[in-house]
Amino acid sequence: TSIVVLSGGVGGARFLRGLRAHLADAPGSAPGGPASALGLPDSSRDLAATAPDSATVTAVVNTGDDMWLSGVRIAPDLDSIMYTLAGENDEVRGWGRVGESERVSSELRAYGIGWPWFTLGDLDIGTHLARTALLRDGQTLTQATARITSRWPLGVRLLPVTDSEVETHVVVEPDDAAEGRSSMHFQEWWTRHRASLPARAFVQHGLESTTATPEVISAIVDADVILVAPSNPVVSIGTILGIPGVREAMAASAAPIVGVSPIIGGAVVRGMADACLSAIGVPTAADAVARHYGARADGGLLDGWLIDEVDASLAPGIEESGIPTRVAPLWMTDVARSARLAGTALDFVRELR
Ligand code: GDP
Ligand code: FO1
Ligand code: CA
Repeated sequence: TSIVVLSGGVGGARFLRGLRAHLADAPGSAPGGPASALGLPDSSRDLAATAPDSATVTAVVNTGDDMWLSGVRIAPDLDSIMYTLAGENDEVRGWGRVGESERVSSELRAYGIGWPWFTLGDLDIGTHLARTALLRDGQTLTQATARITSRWPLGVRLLPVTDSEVETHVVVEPDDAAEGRSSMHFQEWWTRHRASLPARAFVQHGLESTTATPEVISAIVDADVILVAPSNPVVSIGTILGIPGVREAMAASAAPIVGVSPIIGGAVVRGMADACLSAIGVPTAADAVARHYGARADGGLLDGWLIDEVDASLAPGIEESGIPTRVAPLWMTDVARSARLAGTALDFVRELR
C-alpha cells in the first residue's frame, strides 16, 4: 500500500508520526511489512502475524516557507517533519531541535546579519549548512532532502513539493507597522509580526514556469491512499495545491483522498492559521475548510473529511456539500492518539473504496 500525505510543518509532522506508529502496530504488520518498510526497530515487528500487507508512506511537503537567510537555505516544514520523526524536535517550543544552543545566532546578530527576530539554533544550522552544501553542489532539493533525511530511520519519505524556489509572500497594508511595504515574506509576517498585520492575499513568488517534481507527480498518481494532514489549509496545503501539476495529479489518481480537519471546535489547535483563513474569506470552522477544499465529485479535492466530536453538529451540513464525513477525536496530544487518528483515517478510506 502506498500512502501519500500532503503536509505542512507541525500539524503534518504529528500526523505522520501517528501514521507511522499505527502502521507499525497494525495487526497486519509482518516481517518485511510496514515496520521494516518504515525502518522501525525490530521490536515493532513482533506482532508479525500473517498479512503481508506492506505500506510505504510518502509526505509531499510545503516549501513555501523556505528562504535564504544568512547564506543558508532554510526549509522549516521539511525540517519540522524530519526532527519530529527523528525524535529530535523541541516539543515545547514547537520548532527546531531539542537541546538547542544559540551561539552562532548571537554572533550573526552581532554582525547585523540575518533577521534579529529569527533564531537559527546551532544544531539547526548544521542542517541548513548540509542542505546548502548539497544545493551548491548542484543537487536538487529533492536529492538534498533524501541525503539529509537518510541520517535517521524516519520511516517516511519526504518529498518537497517542488525543487524551485517558490516562496510565499503576504500582501499587507503599506502602513507604519509594515514599514511602508506592501508585501513581505511569509516568515516575516508569521514570526516577526505573529500574523497580526491584516493579510490581503498570499502570493507564491517564483511560480512562473515551475512545476511539482516528477517524484511528487508519480507518488500522487500511483498512490493507493492520499491523506491531507491537519495542516494550515492556506499556507501549507494551499501552497502545495498551488504548485502546477499537483491538482492535476490528484484528480488523475485512483486513490481516495481523505482530509483531517486542523480546526477543532471552531478554533485552530495551535498557531495562527485563523489569520490565514480570514485573509482568504474562509471562516475558522471545520465545515468551512471542507467546503473550501471542495468535493472531489465536483472538481474539488476531497472524497472524505474527518472532523472532531465537538464539531459533529456540522457533519450533516458538510455531507450536503457532497463530502462524506466521519467524526473522531482529532487531538494529537500524544503519539497513541495520533496513531488512532491515522487508523481512523485509513478505515475511512477503506469504506470509500
Ligand atoms: P506549520 O507548518 O508548522 O504551521 O504546521 P502545519 O501547516 O502542518 O499545521 C498547522 C495546523 O496544525 C494548525 O492550523 C493547527 O490547527 C493544526 N494542528 C496542530 N495540532 C493539531 C492537533 O492535535 N489536531 C488537529 N486536528 N490539528 C492540529
Ligand atoms: N519560529 C519562531 O517563532 N521564531 C523563530 O525564531 C523561528 C526560527 C526558526 C528557524 C528555523 C526553522 O526551520 C523554523 C523556525 N521557526 C521560528 C518556526 C517557523 O517560523 C514557523 O513556525 C513556520 O515556518 C510555520 O510553519
Ligand atoms: Ca509551515
